[in-house]
Amino acid sequence: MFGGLKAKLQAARNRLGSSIQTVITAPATGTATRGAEQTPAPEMGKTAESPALPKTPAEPTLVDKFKVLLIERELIVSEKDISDALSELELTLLESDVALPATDAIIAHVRRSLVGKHRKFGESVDSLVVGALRAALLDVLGNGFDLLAYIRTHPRPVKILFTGVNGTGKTTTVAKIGSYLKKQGFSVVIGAGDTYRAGAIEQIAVHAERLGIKIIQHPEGGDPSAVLFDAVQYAQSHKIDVVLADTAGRFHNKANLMSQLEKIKRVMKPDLVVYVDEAVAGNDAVTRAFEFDKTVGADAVVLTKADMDSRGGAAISIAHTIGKPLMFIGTGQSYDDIAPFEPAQVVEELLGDA
Ligand SMILES: Nc1nc2c(ncn2[C@@H]2O[C@H](COP(=O)(O)OP(=O)(O)O)[C@@H](O)[C@H]2O)c(=O)[nH]1
Ligand SMILES: [Mg+2]
Repeated sequence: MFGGLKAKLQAARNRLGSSIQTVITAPATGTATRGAEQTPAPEMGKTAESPALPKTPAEPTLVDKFKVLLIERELIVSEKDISDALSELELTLLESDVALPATDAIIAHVRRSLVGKHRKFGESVDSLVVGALRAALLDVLGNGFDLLAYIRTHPRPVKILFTGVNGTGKTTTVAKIGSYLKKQGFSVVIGAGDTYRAGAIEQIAVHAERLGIKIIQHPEGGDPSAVLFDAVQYAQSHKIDVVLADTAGRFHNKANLMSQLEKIKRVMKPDLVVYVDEAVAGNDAVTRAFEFDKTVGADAVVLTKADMDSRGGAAISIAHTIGKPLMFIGTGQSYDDIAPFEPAQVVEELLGDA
């Protein structure tokens, strides 16, 4: 899913690398910005003006050169040295739909990591840059959410309520997570809480039947709180591990539907409220998640349709922007097309050479 962003990050990484290489290969003039050991490091943002340095360094700057060019003396990178490259990185992230707060956080982190003295002699410039990008990305991606560990450590049944707008993949996600949990050895019951949309009960009932998962359903038009209450009762009396509660799609600004969700919460007392949206919606998904969290709360997020999203911005920024972890990524229409969100793996995918 990160194909587009990966290519762009590669370009930004090369750009940052060659900016730093310029510092290394420039003649030591004794100014604060050139790696002279005896000069003090410049204060952040207050770089002494360098005398007119040639725009292009004397040495040829082949793209790969800084990948092997080792830091052989104390290197002092000033804010000014990398400001153009950071602006390009900023633009790259925004173009990839990374939300502004997450973009700001990444840029600030990379700047903090790179500006100042570097004493790691023998390190390549590229690994300095990659290290800065990796730390910045890991910081905004957060820790993810280990649902299996959560279920193992909480009283049964663990009740999970799925919310979000129409057509984003809630029902499919309930089915996928049901299948995932069943494979992990947990017993599951599904509550058909979308009693509103025509065909919704049948849709989830077909999934449940295919997966061999018990479903609790009421006739169309019924009160979703009552169905989900029954699903919880069933789980309690049959010692089922997990209740997965589907709900009708709704927008956060529809007061009557949001108060219905409040009622569902009061009645079924979910342990986790999971907000589902589609990765392809980019910044809209982040904004909606933020609004849902404000109105009914959200403990974690699932982003679906990552297989149709090459920008990756929502996945990068949603956890940081709303302050709630990204739990799963949906990657297709089959039951197995779901994966726990693993920040370290995502960063390797984004910055790896493969
Ligand atoms: N490509 C792709 N399609 C998905 C994914 N998740 C759901 N869908 C499709 O999105 C459409 C709407 O899904 P549905 O679960 O009914 O959405 P709901 O209205 O939020 O319950 C269906 O056609 C699903 O097959 C996914 O991860 N990738
Ligand atoms: Mg649905």
